[in-house]
Amino acid sequence: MAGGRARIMSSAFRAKLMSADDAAALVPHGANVGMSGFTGSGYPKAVPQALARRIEDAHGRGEPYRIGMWTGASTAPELDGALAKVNGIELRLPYQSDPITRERINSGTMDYIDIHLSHVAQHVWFGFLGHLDVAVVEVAAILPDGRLVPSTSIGNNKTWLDQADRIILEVNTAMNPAMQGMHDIYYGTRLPPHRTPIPILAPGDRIGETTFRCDPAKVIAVVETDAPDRDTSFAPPDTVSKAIAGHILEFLGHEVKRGRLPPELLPLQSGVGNVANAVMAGLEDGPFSGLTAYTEVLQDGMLDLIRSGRMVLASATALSLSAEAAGVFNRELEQLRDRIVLRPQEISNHPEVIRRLGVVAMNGMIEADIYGNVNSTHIRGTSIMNGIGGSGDFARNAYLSIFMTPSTAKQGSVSSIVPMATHVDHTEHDVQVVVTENGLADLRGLSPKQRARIIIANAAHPSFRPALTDYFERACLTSPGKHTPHLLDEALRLIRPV
Ligand code: 0RQ
Repeated sequence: MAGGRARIMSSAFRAKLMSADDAAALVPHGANVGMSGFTGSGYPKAVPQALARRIEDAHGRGEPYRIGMWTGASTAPELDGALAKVNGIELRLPYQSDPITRERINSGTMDYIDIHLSHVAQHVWFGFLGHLDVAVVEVAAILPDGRLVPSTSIGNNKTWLDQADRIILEVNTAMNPAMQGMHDIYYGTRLPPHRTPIPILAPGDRIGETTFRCDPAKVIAVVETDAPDRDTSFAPPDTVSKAIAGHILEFLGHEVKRGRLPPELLPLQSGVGNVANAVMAGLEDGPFSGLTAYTEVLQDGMLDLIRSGRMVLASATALSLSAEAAGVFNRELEQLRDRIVLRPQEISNHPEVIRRLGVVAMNGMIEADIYGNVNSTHIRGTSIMNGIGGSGDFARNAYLSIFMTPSTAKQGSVSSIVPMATHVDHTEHDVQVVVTENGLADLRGLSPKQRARIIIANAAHPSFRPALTDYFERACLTSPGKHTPHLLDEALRLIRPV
């Protein structure tokens, strides 16, 4: 693999070259391992699979072998999937979206801690999560002086490299070395009581270094790989997601007319999934230009906006592209490099910066209750879907916080608007707009009862409106407290079985 060698420009690091199997042997049972990876990009491709094979063999011999796994966010089948399949993860954090991992968490064979993405790094620095033993980090290259060129996501890598006792690097030749210069790694963060302001005043501000620092003495293995990131494919926008996008665009236009948003809007944050991608596609045909993004994930739709010139700049912590869009990204990297900044996730999701810039946050949800409390994570109160991800970082601190969902799930049998949410990730205080394909409920300046009326009228599916209205009206009559009326005995019965 000559290409790989050329990417390892430091002889000290080249001396640590070994196979993925040999590197995996350096990860012991019980270790806490910080893996790179964020929404299917920049995750290690070979060592986790080799580790999964070792774990499977050990379990076959009746020996215990499980790790604590910390990541940036979701990864891919080669990482989460492979390790979850062999029951190799004792505890995982934070956001995940892997079906096997989800099944393990919900069946009780894997512990999971769902943390705000901006909190993960600082909770490690504070010592809240225990000790980090090993970091396994994918990079695009190792420079002659030992600095590391990041890959397609930054996530928590700076923290893993800094905090771990031992480091395993995967140098992936499939990653475009021309990405060098796109990243902005901020090393200025201090711990309380010595914290200083994060000096980002505009989404494109560069405040750090383009590479990771790495103590060569901690590097125990360097592994060569040549594999692309997960192909995060998106469904073409359907009528439901187009309708949701249409309502949001109309609302943003209305806000511009009322003088509450400038014509180029404020920096956008867009969540994960097809609906979020459809909103970005909608912006392509809308009246806005000079757009910016201060977000965590850059999906296909946002890349299109940058390429067309509608969006002048995007700051994120990771790419999450389909294979086709990744090809475009690589071909056009020279033109794109100055218009995309990839940062550590504690900076891309930093409450201080989000509040200062006045971000317009748009995130998906599982359900909202009639008062505007939002559930982003749990199905029927007890099973996790993915995790809170960055939605709380943005919703809590945004200029405007929008939550969107189709009005029903499971072929129309389940309403996404419910009397009482079975789990609340975002309280009524952090939700200004709820939107479905039926319409948009602008909750600003409304009391709980006023919010209930407008959510039922505008966002609920027509087939569920009568039951929701009946519940609300009876609650208004008989609820002991009339501020947020509820019929506690029957609130949850309106949620249909899945
Ligand atoms: O399950 O595939 O088994 O049918 O939930 O639903 O409609 O595909 O929605 O992909 O847009 O994801 C909230 C999960 C929405 C996502 C969530 C079932 C539905 C389906 C997925 P099936 P869809 P999306 C920044 C922002 C939290 C993190 C976040 C998410 C599955 O947006 O993870 O916002 N958000 N991060 O059938 C029962 C309901 C349901 C339901 C949906 N009401 N009842 N099942 N489903 N609604 C990015 C990061 O943080 C990385």
